[in-house]
Amino acid sequence: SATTKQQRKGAGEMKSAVAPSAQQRIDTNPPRGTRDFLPDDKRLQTWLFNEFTAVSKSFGFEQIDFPVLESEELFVRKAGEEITEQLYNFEDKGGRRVSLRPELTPSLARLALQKGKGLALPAKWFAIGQCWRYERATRGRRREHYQWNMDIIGVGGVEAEAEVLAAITQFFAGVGLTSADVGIKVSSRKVLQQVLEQVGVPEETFGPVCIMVDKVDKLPREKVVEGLTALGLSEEVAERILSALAVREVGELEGLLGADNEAVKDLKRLFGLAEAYGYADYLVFDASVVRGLAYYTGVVFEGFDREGNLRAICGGGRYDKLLGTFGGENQPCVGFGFGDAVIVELLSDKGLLPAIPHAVDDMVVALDAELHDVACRAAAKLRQQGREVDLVLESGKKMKWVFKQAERCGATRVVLVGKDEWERGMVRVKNQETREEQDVAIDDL
Ligand code: 4JM
Repeated sequence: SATTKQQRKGAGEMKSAVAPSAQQRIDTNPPRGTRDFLPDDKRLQTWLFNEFTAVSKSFGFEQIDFPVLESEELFVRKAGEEITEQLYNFEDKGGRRVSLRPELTPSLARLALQKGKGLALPAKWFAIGQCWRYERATRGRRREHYQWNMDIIGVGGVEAEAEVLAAITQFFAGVGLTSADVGIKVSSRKVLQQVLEQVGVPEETFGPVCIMVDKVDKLPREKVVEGLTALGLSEEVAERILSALAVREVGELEGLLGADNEAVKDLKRLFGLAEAYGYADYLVFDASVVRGLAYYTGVVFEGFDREGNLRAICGGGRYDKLLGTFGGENQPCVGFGFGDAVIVELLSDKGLLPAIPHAVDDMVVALDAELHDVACRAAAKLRQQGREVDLVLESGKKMKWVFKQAERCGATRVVLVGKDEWERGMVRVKNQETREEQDVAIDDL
């Protein structure tokens, strides 16, 4: 990139010096599957990230960050997940296997493991970061997105799930999405686990079974049964699993598994807590939710739009065994990932995207070139007071241009530095809202 910039600069300089060589214009598109954020887009992204941050802080979570590039081993799992099949991985110049992260959770777990006994539990952490995927067959699909994660490390009870679900629903409400617009489907992988345990399926098959079951909405039912039998399950067990996933009432689940079942107890308690928080309207029990990540061990959930037009808005759950897979001591963990794309689509569809114009407090302009020093002094004084100031850097502009420019930068006030006023140590301040003008001594700005 540095070379490219130099080349471009070099080409420009040559115009006035030597005969211009016919330099091919570079491709100004961002790399395939990636996005640029010009000011209008970046303001929207900043607004969204500020909403994520405000909610996280409102729940007392601390922000963490870690590199977008990680050792590949952090993401290698053998359960047939889409996320690990689409790793943006490569060998670096030192021969190390590395990968751009496809998700934030493994890095977060790495940090928890790194702190070890020095980590005060429970830890409540949030992060916002870019995640990457690489598909061999790319049909114009995006390769990067940003994700917001909130995680609680060290709480084994569903009080943790209830708290992160409270954060998601507070976010929804904050951006104007009611429980009539969106919901969160909730289930527990312990439902599946119980069925598998009863028929003697080994523990290590649990993850791969969940990944296969997650495809039930995307693949024909026979294909899923086929996939399950390939994992060593009988066709009868496969069918039993799939019928258990059709359950839509916790009461019905209770009838099926008994009131003493862990999943039933967890879900009843969780729905009770949701009532206490006041967000129960957003929740729906749906046994078909298992999520496509291998590491979930208990409650799982996913946000969805009630019109059913879009992919999942967010997803998460309990992952109590992830730290152990990295060779550490297990810790009970709960968290979610919330992408930047589906939510913006939904807000746009619902007319809920905020209009965020570019705006400054003041625009300062010298009406004569000799007065630019004074304009600098005025701008510096206003900036010291914490005001956002656009200082016009070119001189000799006509008044028509000046007021056009004031509109472009969204200035609330325009500070005009003109000869007549400056002779008296004054500048003219125009209020763009009321159109009122007032001469003010520069020291009184
Ligand atoms: C994208 C990046 C990473 C994952 C999924 C999608 N895991 S870009 C839309």
